[in-house]
Amino acid sequence: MSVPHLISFDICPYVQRAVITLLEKGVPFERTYIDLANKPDWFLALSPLGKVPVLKVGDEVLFESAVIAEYLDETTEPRLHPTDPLQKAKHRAWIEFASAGLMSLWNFYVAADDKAFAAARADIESKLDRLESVLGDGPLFAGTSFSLVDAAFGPFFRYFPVLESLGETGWFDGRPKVKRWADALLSRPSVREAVQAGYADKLTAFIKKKEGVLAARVANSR
Ligand SMILES: N[C@@H](CCC(=O)N[C@@H](CS)C(=O)NCC(=O)O)C(=O)O
Repeated sequence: MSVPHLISFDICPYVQRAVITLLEKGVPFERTYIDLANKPDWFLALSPLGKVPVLKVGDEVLFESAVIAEYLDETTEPRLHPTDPLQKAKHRAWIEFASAGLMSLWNFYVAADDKAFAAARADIESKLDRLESVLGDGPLFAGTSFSLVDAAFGPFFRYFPVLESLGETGWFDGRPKVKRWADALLSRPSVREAVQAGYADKLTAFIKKKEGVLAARVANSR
């Protein structure tokens, strides 16, 4: 049987969730990168929402990162989702929260005026506060065993070193549990290897192209 084939974009955080899950499980896979600014026809024919990730499994096409992660989890070891229905539902809910966090980050780095920029920063900070209030002893979401929630948050935390390099700092001040979780994820091989060398430069270039408040501040400080 052919190996799963992941259709990717180089800085997409949702794609990274699938890659992290595949790497944690040691599942061999093929990866094809596309340019979302210039989507190939074969991709548009394949992807019902025109979004990555898409995972091809034989002739079948899966889309939506949470669905892809659960499919991989149900078909390969080790299991990263809890088996208890309540715990599993809770993990799914926090994966949704990670997606909301990615939206907040997007709103921050594309914000076109100071008001939107400040509101997006406050929104991210309130989400970090919420995380601080639910985390346990760590270092991971559910203690010491890696879960799909960790796979969803690895790409979320990857934004912060880049934002810090652009002068936006202080995200983890007073949030030691979130900091410990972010550090644990960002040093984990599956999370590190989910992007290629040059990721930070590519994200920085993407942010600059958006020409928002953050891009202008970076330009003015140089
Ligand atoms: N809910 C989707 C979100 C995926 C998503 O938004 N992917 C972005 C790239 S990170 C995309 O393909 N956007 C389409 C576009 O930019 O045209 C998932 O979890 O897979």
